[in-house]
Amino acid sequence: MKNILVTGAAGGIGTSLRKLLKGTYPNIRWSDIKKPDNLAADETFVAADLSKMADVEKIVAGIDGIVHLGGFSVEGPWDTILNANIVGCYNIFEAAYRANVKRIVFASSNHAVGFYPRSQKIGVNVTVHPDSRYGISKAFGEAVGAFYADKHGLRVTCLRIGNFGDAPLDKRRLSIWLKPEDLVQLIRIGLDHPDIKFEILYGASDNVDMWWDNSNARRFGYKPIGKAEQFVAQAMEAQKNLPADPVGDRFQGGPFCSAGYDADKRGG
Ligand code: 15L
Repeated sequence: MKNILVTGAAGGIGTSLRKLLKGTYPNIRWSDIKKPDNLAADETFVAADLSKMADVEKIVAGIDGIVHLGGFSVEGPWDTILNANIVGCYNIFEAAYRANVKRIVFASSNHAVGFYPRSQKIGVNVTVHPDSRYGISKAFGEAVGAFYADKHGLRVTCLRIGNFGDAPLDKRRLSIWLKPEDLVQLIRIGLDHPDIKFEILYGASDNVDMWWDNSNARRFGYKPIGKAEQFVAQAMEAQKNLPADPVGDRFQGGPFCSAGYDADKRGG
């Protein structure tokens, strides 16, 4: 892989990756709807609105592999999710196919399967259970990825990212934390591993209380270095400042599940 496109350059993960991916691939083209404030002189940036196919065609031209982080990264109104995450994601895959891009790493999310109970350890072969419109868009992205892999031979890796950051932020995040360096490993598996066709991998570090079986990632050589248990005291301290969330606490997706939840009242 020589020419890489990363969408979502101005977001939280994109900003961190701009440092961590330095020197890994010969040419990295960064993209977002607006230019990141702190763009360095040696970084190549091309703006694009992913809901516009003409913009997407421009950013994928001449690219070998894409890391698709772009879109709306939390729950939002339907119109926002539809344009940024559903139309935008389809455009990326379709434009990539037309431009003969070989590989795509898609930033999916734990919220594609957020309604699994915390008591159940899940692997990658489970039915999706999205917990939000945002989660639906991530399940859609995984389906689009499978389609372009099966029908058109793109090599696609969907990373069901837990919570990316320097440390787990609260009790729930102790189970789903992803250390930035571990995300880099997963991205590099998706871009470089010869055996990737279509894979779903969990974007999580080596956390003791994980709700996910990540043996599929380890099969490709993933050796996470982050261990959430080193941060238990600070995460539990931060947890004290959060409002009680009896519904969210039952499910892996936490507050994404409890927001607007009325299944119990309606007999679900
Ligand atoms: C996500 O998918 C979001 O992008 C991020 O902002 C967090 O909310 C994360 O999930 C999480 O579940 O903690």
